[in-house]
Amino acid sequence: MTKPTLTYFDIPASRGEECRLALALAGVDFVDNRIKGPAWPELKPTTPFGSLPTLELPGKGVFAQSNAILVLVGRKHGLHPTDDFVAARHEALMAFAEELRHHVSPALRIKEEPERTNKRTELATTYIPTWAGFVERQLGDGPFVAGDKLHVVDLKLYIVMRWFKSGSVDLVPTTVFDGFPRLRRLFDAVAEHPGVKAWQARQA
Ligand SMILES: N[C@@H](CCC(=O)N[C@@H](CS)C(=O)NCC(=O)O)C(=O)O
Repeated sequence: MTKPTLTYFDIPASRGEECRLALALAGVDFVDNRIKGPAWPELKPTTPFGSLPTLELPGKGVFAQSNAILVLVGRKHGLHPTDDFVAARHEALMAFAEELRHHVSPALRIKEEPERTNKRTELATTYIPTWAGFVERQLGDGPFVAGDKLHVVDLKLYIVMRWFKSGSVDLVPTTVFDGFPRLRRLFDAVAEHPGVKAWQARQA
């Protein structure tokens, strides 16, 4: 193996997509290993934590956890702060994005009514706006977390927001972040970043 291999499901979203984006923006020539559903049960017990994404580095082996992958890629390629304290602030925001996913994903598996509608309504009106408010208060003049330079934290926040802004979560309106101008500005700036646009054009 001569290239890094990023393994994730064959979807352009969530934890795997933010890692693909980071590698692409870093200019890393990587193997984009996309797992189709039926192959997963066999692969799962062979991964470090029974989940994807994983990143395999030539001569180093396989490791997992999206934030660890993002931080490593960011550190090696100038997409994560070199100052320890600033880096920790970025990592805290990345951990908070994971908290949102860990809260929302199980809620979206609820099938019974009225629990399904009630839970999604609570996410849309309370949980997600509260989450967004905490992040908004930590953003400065932007457009990115660290000002005018994009880092892996911005990719993470962008992909998490896109989950809802794309309209893919029934009963959570695409406008759920509209009351948060700094988050909106960050989202738009990442979407307009030439590296992000180039990656998305390659996927189309
Ligand atoms: N904290 C982990 C969570 C990983 C995770 O839950 N990945 C999901 C996909 S986004 C997964 O592998 N689901 C399949 C399964 O758990 O069997 C990370 O950030 O990488």
